[in-house]
Amino acid sequence: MAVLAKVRRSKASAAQSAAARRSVSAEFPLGAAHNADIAAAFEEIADLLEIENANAFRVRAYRNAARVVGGLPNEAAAMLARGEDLTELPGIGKDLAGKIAELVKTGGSAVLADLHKHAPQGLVELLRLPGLGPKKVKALHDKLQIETVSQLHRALQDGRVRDLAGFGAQTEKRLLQALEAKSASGGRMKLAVAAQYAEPLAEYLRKSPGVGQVAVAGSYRRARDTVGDIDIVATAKDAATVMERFVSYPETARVLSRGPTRSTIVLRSGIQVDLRVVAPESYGAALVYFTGSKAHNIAIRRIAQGRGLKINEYGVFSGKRRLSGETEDSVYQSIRLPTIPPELREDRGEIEAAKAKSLPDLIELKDLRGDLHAHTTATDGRNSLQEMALAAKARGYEYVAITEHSRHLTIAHGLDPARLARQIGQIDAFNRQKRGIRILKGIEVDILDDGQLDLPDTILSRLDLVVAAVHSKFNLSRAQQTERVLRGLDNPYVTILAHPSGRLIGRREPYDIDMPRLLKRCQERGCFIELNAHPDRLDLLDTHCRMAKELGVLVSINTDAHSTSDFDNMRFGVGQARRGWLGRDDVLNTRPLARLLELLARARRS
Ligand code: DGT
Ligand code: CA
Ligand code: CA
Repeated sequence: MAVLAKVRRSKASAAQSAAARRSVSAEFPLGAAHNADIAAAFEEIADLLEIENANAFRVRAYRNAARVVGGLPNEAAAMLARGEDLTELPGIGKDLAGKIAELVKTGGSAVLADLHKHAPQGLVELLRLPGLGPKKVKALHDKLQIETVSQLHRALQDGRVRDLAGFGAQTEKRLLQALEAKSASGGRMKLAVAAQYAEPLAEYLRKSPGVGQVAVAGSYRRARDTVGDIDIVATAKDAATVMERFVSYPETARVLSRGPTRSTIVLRSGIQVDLRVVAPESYGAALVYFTGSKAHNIAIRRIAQGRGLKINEYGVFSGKRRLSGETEDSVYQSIRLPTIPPELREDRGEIEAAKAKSLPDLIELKDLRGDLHAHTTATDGRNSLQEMALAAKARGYEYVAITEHSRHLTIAHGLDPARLARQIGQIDAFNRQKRGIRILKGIEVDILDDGQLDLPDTILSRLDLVVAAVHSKFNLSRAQQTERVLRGLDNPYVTILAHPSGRLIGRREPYDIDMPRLLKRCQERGCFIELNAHPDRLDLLDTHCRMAKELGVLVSINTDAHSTSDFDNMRFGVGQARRGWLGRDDVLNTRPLARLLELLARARRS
């Protein structure tokens, strides 16, 4: 199986082959290649031949053979065992029939092994990326001399790929995401990356015949900023049908385990997914159990035990009698608690709050009335002022603040006073048109190394809000970094402190800073703190959100949008805010425009 193990689209992990074998007719010779394995081998041969500029007829012959074998009603191996002549199959001549026999007998193919020897190994890896077929891999190789995944990554980041014929910005984005998921596969992936994989898979499972509910549980449902693996809970009368559909998800690379009610697969991106199928009467109990967290589960189990009850993924039981399990509400009710929102289930005080009937009423996406941090093409954004404003309006917002970078950030083409003054004029002109959305005039001004702001008060005083941010010197000592930002906050025009820890998930640790002290100063100063909703940032951390709430410092959940589609990231910010116990009133940009303007003005004055 040495060669087959490497084959693209091969679903031939040992575990799966073993599982599949059990379900195939007894005449299928043990250890032989399945039709899917043979088809995958032929596809890869065709891909590699195409990259090598081989004869197009030969390439087509392999592709055709892949399709024919992949679509056979019987296993080719079984046909051979019965002595049937495979050359009777459409498009299968003597040569291809021999290759099928070779794959069946040895599990490998000399032609493929030979191609692997010649083609750079990196190309084979590139072919396995979703969205990259032989034509694209060949273009990358011929035009940009790309032979490895890391070379591709660099070219994507430099923007060299999108200009190739047949690629474009969409492909660039998709590939970057795939590479991110791939590099995350060793550790944890960002919440937004998990969303990209979990949601289509859940949608796919919802189409299973006989399936009832399908929900993504685990840390994903708790909206953790990073997710280890994806957990899905489903109900069905007949679990086998759903399981079958799950393991044959087209994105599956390997099946790690397969059982009647529980299976684990690895997607081509390297992401692991667990599926648990339960009976409808256990749905709520299973959802509670697999949403976790483990610490929360342990805490509620202890409560159940205290009441002489047993709680597990099937229900809440008194002896053998099931008290509940069909819904999450019923499960919590059985242990005399109100239902605790998933984002709070970390055993960080939510059990006590639930007992005391003082759970917070958490903010929801629909509570937001605007976004207070966005960029346009004037600096490093990708959409115009008008496009950004209308996109915000389309999301139901009353207002959106345009907050470009300031001049110190030269790579982002930051604004100097003259350019900012010009933008102020443009915004005033837009607002005079009464287009049903108000653009607020702002800036994302750099807090310089010494704590000074990057622009003079004369221009800052003309704005509705000033978002202050650190974009340099991340390595100062804790004392120096804290002092620097505190000095920045001393400027009377600063209204919001942006992405306060500076972290980039998976890439840059938070800088060393005394966050409680910053929050305290925001409180004294009457200014606000940002929860940056960008999936790479999710900064303010959830624990600091809670601290802000305790201090009465309003949090502004902002997407930091650099394009119209970035406004969609708001939901990740809301997830994190909920993890930080924030309700609607704890968030600045839930206020109606008139109230917001008052609050912004007051923050500046004080
Ligand atoms: P992750 O995947 O590392 O981001 O975090 P989770 O929370 O999704 O953890 P995971 O996937 O290992 O398990 C999903 C849920 O299943 C977990 O949140 C709680 C439940 N669970 C897993 N193992 C245990 C356990 O040993 N005891 C209890 N009570 N619950 C468990
Ligand atoms: Ca998980
Ligand atoms: Ca799991």
